[in-house]
This record gives sequence, C-alpha cells and structure tokens, in this order.
Amino acid sequence: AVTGDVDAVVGGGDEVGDRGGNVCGVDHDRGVFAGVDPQRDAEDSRRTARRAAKSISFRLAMRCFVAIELSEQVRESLDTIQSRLRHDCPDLSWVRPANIHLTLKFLGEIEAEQADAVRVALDGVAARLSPFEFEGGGLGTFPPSGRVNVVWVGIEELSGVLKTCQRECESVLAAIGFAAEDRPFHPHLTLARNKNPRLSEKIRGAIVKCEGSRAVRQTVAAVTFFQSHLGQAGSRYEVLSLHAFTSVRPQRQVP
Ligand code: 2AM
Repeated sequence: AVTGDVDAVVGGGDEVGDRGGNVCGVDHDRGVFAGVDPQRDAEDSRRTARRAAKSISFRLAMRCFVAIELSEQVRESLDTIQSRLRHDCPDLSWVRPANIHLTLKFLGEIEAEQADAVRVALDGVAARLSPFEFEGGGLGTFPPSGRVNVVWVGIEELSGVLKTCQRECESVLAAIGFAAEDRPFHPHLTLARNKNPRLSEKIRGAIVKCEGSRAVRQTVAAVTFFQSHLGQAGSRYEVLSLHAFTSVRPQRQVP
C-alpha cells in the first residue's frame, strides 16, 4: 500500500528524528543552552528543514487517475451482472459497484503541485466538450484469450465522442508531463480480477452464459479526477475534482 511504502521509507532512515519534533527547523532542545554556535545552528536548521521538506513532499505523493463516474442505475446493472457471474465463479476478486468507473487515464504517483496542473488541464478539456451518451456492450476479458486477469463490461459509443474525450485528456496530460499511453484505448468497466489461471476456462464459460445482460447506458457530463487510497480492505477512491462539460458547440469526433 502507498501509505505502507511511504512509512517504510520515511521510518527507515534518519528522517525519523526530523519527523519526531523538528519539522519546522526550530531546535527547541538546543535553544535552551547558552553560548551555542549560531552559524552551526543555522546550518543544522537548514539541513533539518531540507530533510523535512523532502519527507513531506514524498508523503504528499498521491496515486491518481482520471475517469468517468457511473450513475447509480449503471452500478445496479453491474451489480446484477456480477451476481450472475459470481454464481459460477465465486473466487474472483470482485470490484464493489460503488468503485467501478470508466478509466480514461491512470496517472500513477503524482506530487501535490502536479495535481493543480492536472485540474487546470482537465478544466480545459471539459470546456471543449458537451454531454454525450454511452452504452455498455458485451462482457470480455484481459487478455482476450488464454489466462484471464480481468473481467469487464465493454463500452460502445458510436458517436466517437468518448474517444475524443479520452484523446483530449491524454493530450493535455501529455503536455504537462504524463507519458501518453502506447496501447489503444479500450473503454471498459472492470467487474473482477482473477489471480488463479486455472479458473480461466470456467470464467470464459460463465461469460458466455451471461451474454445478454448488457443493459447499461448513461449520459456523461463530466470527467472526474480521483485519488486512489490503497488499503487492506481494498482501494478507496476519493474525488479530487469534477470537471463538468460546458461546450455548447457540436463535438469534434475522432474517426
Ligand atoms: P481499470 O481497472 O478500470 O482498468 C484506478 O486504480 C484505476 O486505474 C483502476 O480502476 C484501473 O483501471 C487503472 N489502473 C490501476 N493501475 C493501473 C496501471 N498500473 N496501469 C494502468 N491503469 C491502471
């Protein structure tokens, strides 16, 4: 988990002393002695402050992504699909419907100041888009054949605006330093993850049985900037900002 990793690093070295009581660089213990060397004290304070700043900025790194939030109705449909699949494949790791979203861009670990730049970039995208509708397609897996890692509901969106939205996000985020994805965009809603390759055949069978349960449809009127908090009880996603589409002009469509 991010917190665990961070604690391990911060707690593992001499940073501990800095965090213990001297984050702002004031040395309270030394200050009570008369006749201390002021130059040396000042250098000590500067060094302490530098370490504290490094440690604080590291601790502020955030695991983030950009996604489309789902409506309550879509989440209910996904819940139903999961229940049907779970009947045949109880041992998958199921994503709670409240946690399912349509990921547009995974950013990974970012610094607090990058988050501000991401917000500005997404505001720019939202100003150029107007609301559109998508529909959930059939069920599928990553990878498409062989061992199953992920079970998903595919997204069908014939107008091409979803693709435009994803490309716009990709492009503004690339401009502020986030490497563009080299894989083609495959819009999907992750229902479950699988760690046991021996279940793969059973999963594919369950998917075939489930075909037909594909009634998900919603209007998309915003993109959301999320922070992911990894924890023992699973991930928790926090909304950092919501960027509502405000353009009234027709969408530019990607072929
Ligand atoms: P997905 O499961 O919808 O494909 C938040 O963690 C979201 O970011 C996940 O739902 C996942 O999208 C995506 N994600 C997580 N880790 C990722 C990684 N290492 N590379 C790409 N996308 C990732």
